[in-house]
Amino acid sequence: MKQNPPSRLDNLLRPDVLAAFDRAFFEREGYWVWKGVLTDEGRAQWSASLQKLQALNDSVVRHSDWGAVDYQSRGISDPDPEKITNEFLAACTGGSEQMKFMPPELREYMYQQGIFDPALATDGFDWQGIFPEYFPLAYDDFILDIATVHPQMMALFAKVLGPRFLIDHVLMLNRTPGSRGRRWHGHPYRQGQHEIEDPIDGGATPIADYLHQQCVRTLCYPEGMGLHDGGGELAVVPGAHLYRVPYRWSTARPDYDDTFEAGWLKGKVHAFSGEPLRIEKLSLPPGSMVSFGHHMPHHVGHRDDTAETRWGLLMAYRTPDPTAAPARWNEGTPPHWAERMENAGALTPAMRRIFEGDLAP
Ligand SMILES: O=C(O)CCC(=O)C(=O)O
Ligand SMILES: [Fe+2]
Repeated sequence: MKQNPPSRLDNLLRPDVLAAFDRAFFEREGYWVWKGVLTDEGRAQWSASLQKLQALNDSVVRHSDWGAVDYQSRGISDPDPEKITNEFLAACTGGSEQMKFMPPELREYMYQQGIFDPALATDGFDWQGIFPEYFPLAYDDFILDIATVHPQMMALFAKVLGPRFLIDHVLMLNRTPGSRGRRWHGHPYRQGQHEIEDPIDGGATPIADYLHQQCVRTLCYPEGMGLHDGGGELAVVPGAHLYRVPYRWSTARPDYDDTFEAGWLKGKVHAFSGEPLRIEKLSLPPGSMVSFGHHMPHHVGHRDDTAETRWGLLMAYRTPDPTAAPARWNEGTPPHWAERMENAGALTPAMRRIFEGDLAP
């Protein structure tokens, strides 16, 4: 019999919580809460992995000589010298979306090419050319397993996406004390090439037939998440996904609740119940996850200055696009990493299915 990978935690999710998924609710309301879905062991391992990955990320940020990286030959602009002082770099650690020292092109370069430079502090671990925050699977066998092959996780993703799905992005969203979260927004499928409505003003008419070409985000909060738990709480609008609007996906996102309610939300009703759409602020106990489709508007509140870090992993997967150009790897996969994995014989066929192109070349 084939052995499971050594990093596999078989008893990861509570089967009763997995089985309670209600497809009709998910389609009608646009989201689903997997309340307390992690087992105790799953929760402990998930937290430990996120903490380890954050420490790894912090150490590269703090100890690299960012002034000495060869940006020019890579077509990246030099960082602002004021942003690569010890003091500034120290403030770029501890959680996600903190790395304000980065030149604007660096993230995409890490993704596409990978940055391998002697100025980076990568002693003692296998640097993969991209920050752990942006591609945590590459640095942690547990996260790699849950994001690509773990049977319970694959069953969870199949419930929200159907049997065939590709990785869109998996990244850490660890919210530090004082984090300002994210204002109201939605997301497109792929790069938005199939969107039919204006991202800000559109969506006058709800559409119930939307299930092909879906990207579904699943957020896992091993230590929980909520308004009364330090803030950084996620809010959604049940039924708003039926308006098929990737609200403010590519523009500035200034809307707090009041502006959103007085603006885009005003006058809109739930296509199934006819009731006015309303904001639902989620509050989830430790070990919970939440899944929602890409058109669902969502908001992340401020995190209290005195709160602890809110640990989170975002796992976004999508259905394949039958109109995509044939490609070896899909656009959610850093190609340099996939090639190294492939060449090392480390990509199993099951893993490859998550990373390969929408259509085989
Ligand atoms: O939970 C968060 O910090 C961000 C959630 C979000 O905006 C997303 O997952 O797209
Ligand atoms: Fe988002």
